[in-house]
Amino acid sequence: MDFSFFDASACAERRARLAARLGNLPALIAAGAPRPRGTHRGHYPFRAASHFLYLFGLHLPKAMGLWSGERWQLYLPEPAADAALWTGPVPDFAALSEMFGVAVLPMPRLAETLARKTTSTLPAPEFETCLEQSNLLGREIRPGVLPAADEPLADALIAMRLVHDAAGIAGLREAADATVAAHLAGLRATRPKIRESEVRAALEAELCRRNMTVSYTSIVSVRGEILHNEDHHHMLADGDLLLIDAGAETRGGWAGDVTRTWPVSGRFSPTQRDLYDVVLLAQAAAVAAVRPGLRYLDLQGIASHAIAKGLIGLGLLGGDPAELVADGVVALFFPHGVGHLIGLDVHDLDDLGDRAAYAPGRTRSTSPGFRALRLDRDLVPNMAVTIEPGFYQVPAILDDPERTRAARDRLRRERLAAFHDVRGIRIEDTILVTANGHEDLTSALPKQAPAVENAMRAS
Ligand SMILES: [Mn+2]
Repeated sequence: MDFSFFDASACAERRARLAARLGNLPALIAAGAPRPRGTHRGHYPFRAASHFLYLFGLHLPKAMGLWSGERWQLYLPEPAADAALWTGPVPDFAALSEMFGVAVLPMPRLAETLARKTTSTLPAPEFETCLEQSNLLGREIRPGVLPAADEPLADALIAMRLVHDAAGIAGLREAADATVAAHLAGLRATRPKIRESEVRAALEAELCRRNMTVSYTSIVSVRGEILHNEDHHHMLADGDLLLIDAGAETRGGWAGDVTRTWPVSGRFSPTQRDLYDVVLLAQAAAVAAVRPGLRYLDLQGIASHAIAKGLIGLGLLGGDPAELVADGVVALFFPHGVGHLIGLDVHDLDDLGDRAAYAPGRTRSTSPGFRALRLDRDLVPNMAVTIEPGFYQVPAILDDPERTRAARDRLRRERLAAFHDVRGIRIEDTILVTANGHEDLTSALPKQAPAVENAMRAS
């Protein structure tokens, strides 16, 4: 078993901070269990649930961390008799206890401990499988459901994980560096008449080399207008733009998340370059605005306004930029949120939804340009976010009279037809909020159009 990335002191410090927040409220933190694949005997590679990983640092299948109200304990299944044969030797409980600095106990003992108190918890994949005994908590634990009794635990973890500690920032940097290297490998592999899957292979090979994996399924697509396109079978053609949205996950579970869009031929066409520069200006304007105290929602406005101005400049839209944003006309081309939290999950704390990502009292806007926004908190130092505006020609949107009604004559379709060689463009970086502003953790990856073309020429 690989313990090389285990950071005992960072985990101990986080557990102490969580304990201080919980006081005498008991809490059970589940690692989750491997998910079945194909038959019940096959499993996907195990990755511990992020709250557990945050507090215990290792991918220990079926582990349960318990804050008893007085002390931390770790409950583990007894290793199967032939475990060493199939999966290698595992340290015994005494050795693990030494590593973690907490008592390590066999899972059956958890039942006695839990019987004494009501215990708060949060969902994890295959939660019931971990307990080896059904309904141990006397209630069903389901993803997306947060009973009132579990709210204090959720809120304590949200407060802690929103602001990254030094070990977390180191993890995000490691993920960001690997993500940049992977994108460069993908860029160098790009040429006409190969499949998307070949670029994906080159990109992910760089992560395998570092003993890392992906933090989500890589998007490597000439159909960039399909926002979460997970197909990789298309052939790359000379005039295509290739949209790559891919990120590393470190051994410790920290996520990278970057998007670039580059021309298969190595040269943007004039129309591609025009729209690329519109998205780039919008992204740069939003990144430049990141600093403590800024409301994240305002970045949606900044990016949308820049896109409105850019599209007016190209003759694709007419009218006033602020009205084009407010009326949802910009959202016809930029129909998603400008970014999200990033940490141990690529959409960090997504298991707790808007409770984590929206400040108390804030709810989703109903406005078309803002309702898809995943995050609306005021930024504070050591928060990490992505900034990822885009431009897409989505037939399902642009051909829908209902959705395009608000645009009226401000949408210049005859002019838009000249830009048919652009399906989707997105540009995304991972940004750390600092004491005075921000740091772009993924700035090493070229994004100015000439720099992208130069990098492709050099390969
Ligand atoms: Mn993202």
